Amino acid sequence: MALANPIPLTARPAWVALGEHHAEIGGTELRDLFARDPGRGERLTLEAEGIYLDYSKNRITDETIGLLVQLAVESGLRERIAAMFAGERINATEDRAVLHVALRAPKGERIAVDGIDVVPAVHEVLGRMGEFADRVRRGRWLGHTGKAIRTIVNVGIGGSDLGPVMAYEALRHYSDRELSFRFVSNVDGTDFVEATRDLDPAETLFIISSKTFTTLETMTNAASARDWTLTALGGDPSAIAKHFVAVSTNAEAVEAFGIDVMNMFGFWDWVGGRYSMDSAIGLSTMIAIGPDAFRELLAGFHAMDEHFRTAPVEANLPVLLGLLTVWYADFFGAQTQAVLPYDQYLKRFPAYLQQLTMESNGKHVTLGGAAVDYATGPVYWGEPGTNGQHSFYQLIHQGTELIPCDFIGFTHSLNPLGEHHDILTANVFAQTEALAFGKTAEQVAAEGTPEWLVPHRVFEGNRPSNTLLLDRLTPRALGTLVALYEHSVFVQGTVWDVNPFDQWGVELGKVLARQVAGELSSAEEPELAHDSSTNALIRRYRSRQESSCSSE
Ligand code: G6Q
Repeated sequence: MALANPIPLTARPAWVALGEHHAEIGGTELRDLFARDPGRGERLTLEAEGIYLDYSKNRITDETIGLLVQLAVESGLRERIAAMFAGERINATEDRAVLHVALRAPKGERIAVDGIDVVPAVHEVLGRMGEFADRVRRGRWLGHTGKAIRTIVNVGIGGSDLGPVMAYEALRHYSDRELSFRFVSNVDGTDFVEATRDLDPAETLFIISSKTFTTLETMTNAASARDWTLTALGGDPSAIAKHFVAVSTNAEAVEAFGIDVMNMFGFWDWVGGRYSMDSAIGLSTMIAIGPDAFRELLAGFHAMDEHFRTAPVEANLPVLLGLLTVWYADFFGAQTQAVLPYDQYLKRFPAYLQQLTMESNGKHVTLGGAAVDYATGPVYWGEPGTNGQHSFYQLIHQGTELIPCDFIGFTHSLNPLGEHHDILTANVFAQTEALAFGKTAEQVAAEGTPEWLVPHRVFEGNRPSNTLLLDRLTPRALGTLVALYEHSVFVQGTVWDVNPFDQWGVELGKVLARQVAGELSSAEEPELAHDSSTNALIRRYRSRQESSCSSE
């Protein structure tokens, strides 16, 4: 495998050195690191493209950073970054280029796949999306009965859902409040029914978002949406052209579904689902915030791309963030990573990041096909602050797991209201301080706490966190933030020598589900050849369905 690293990770000199280094400093207290170096909180910071990262509250020294940077170099990070931006087929297991960076390349920049510059095609689609979004926003896209569209329903799942939902929620402040937006993803009929129950079909537009246009969940929801529309609008199939558009790479399937390809917005096989929110998959986002704001979002992505591509490894935000994740996952055994945005608009950001990180780096073999003998992608999770503080932070502060945290805050609120923002931000700073420095038994006892209660009230501290501070949550800021994590995932994948761009792990369940679906619904009793547990569950489902049918 041409792109696999010839030296296994655990044999790279920097890896070996990091192991020895961890044995030396792994137990060092953040209290001591700060006491020894009063300038640490200002020194271990990095600012780029409007994101200020304070990484001083990590269990690291300057030597740690030096060794992690050396590890990145020995892992061929520079070459891998260059290969991605050059359109090489770095997604080797699917034989594809990986060019989400081309989605936000400005006009005139050249990024070629197999010798063909893809940037003009990107801008052609953006232009068509812009015209369409404007027509909907100005009330000039009329439904079958002549009424203007008031609700947009995005139907998609995974990468064709999580990005659009997250971006809509994150940028709601900038959205056209005359329009409403819904998102249907789950094949559970409840999702579709609840999303549409109060809608007027004459004023509803469905965006069927599916790269492949074959995904069972999306096709099932799309068929229900078509029935719902046609039933309400008198059954005239020509209504579909007014109420359905598609975002896909599969024109044939879009046409077969009944959507005019004139109403299809394309993208390309070099855009992975979880890296597609800034492609035509972002059509709902563009309708919500308008084409100009969408371009600002793209500009934010591009600014972070350029920083990632050009900044020196040691002063590179995504590199640093990615390497810190490797440090905790592999040398401290941290199995999870919390992401805690202190902005209500970012409430779906952790869910979005879960797919981005876990589908990308949840891998157990290297690019060369060898089983790894080290931990790869940790579990990402989180909730917006301050809500999490009143639920799971207890375990982060006093539990037995080490959970590195990313706190994300803003110096300005989009909804200034009395003292809310100062209180919100005070909590960001207070949490990171409490996690890092805790409260010793002596301090607790000095407060007059009875001796028996002291151990319960001790905060060990020494719990690491990053603080990411931005000015305000603008479209541009969101672009920089998402690109920061996209590239951090790339850095991790490069060190671990896995392919962050395939997702074979989701295939087996999909294949089995198709088979089981047939067995659940067949008129004849099926011959079951699963394990005894699965067979018994299928039989029970069928017999309960039959008994409820016969009693109806
Ligand atoms: C993302 C994955 C996956 C994908 C969905 C939807 O990286 O590939 O989450 O986005 O399975 O696929 P379609 O867009 O093809 O319906």
